[in-house]
Amino acid sequence: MTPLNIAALVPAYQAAAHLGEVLLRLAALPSRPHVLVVDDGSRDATALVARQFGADVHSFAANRGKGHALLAGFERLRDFEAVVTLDADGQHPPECLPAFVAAAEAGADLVLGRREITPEMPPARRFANRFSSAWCTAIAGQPISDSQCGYRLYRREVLLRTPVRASRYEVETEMAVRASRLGFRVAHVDIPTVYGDEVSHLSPTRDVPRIVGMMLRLTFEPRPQPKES
Ligand SMILES: Nc1nc2c(ncn2[C@@H]2O[C@H](COP(=O)(O)OP(=O)(O)O)[C@@H](O)[C@H]2O)c(=O)[nH]1
Ligand SMILES: [Mg+2]
Repeated sequence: MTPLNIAALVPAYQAAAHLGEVLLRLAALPSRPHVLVVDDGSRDATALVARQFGADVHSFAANRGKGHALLAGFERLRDFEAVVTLDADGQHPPECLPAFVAAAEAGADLVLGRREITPEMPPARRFANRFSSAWCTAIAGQPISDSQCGYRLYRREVLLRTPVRASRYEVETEMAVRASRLGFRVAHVDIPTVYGDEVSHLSPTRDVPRIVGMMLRLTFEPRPQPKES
């Protein structure tokens, strides 16, 4: 079997402090993927660091949100058979990437990172992650064990066939539920939960209502016809 032609996509906003290390660790993998960083209007040195560490860079002039950044990245990476998304802030260990690829090579179309629930995870996050994952599982037709985690592998067909409208952090929820409903095979890879000195850009007043709004929309909208396999 020929290995999958993989690209790594790193959405980055104000990520200069940790991005270099993520890119170094990606470059050290046994089969080094093509790497695209989408710099979403950062005012720090994110784009500079990305270039210094050898990544391809796509920059937005102003901040548009993680959903927009991922869609722009997927469009640029449409010639790859699969795209692995991982965060720029070091919370997604690059060393786990081969496990995502192995799951896809074993037949999965969408591979979701599943963070271990540890005491390190802030209690509000623990609750939000459990609650939203249970909700997504109830409406998606397949288990979705970590609906918010951005460490994922998407096969090209998933990216071509799954409609997405989300612009910010609700993008992960939307893609997991919609792809699952279309009948794409979902698998999970366990990843460690990493909290260090990174600063989350998720705003409880702006982003939590958007995520809940997306789950409500997905709950009440008509179900699509599953794809012919
Ligand atoms: N492109 C883009 N990336 C973003 C934006 N906000 C956050 N990110 C990136 O998305 C990833 C996850 O964001 P983060 O704020 O750490 O979320 P959390 O880990 O869920 O608290 C990181 O790689 C960020 O650099 C944004 O507005 N645009
Ligand atoms: Mg983070």
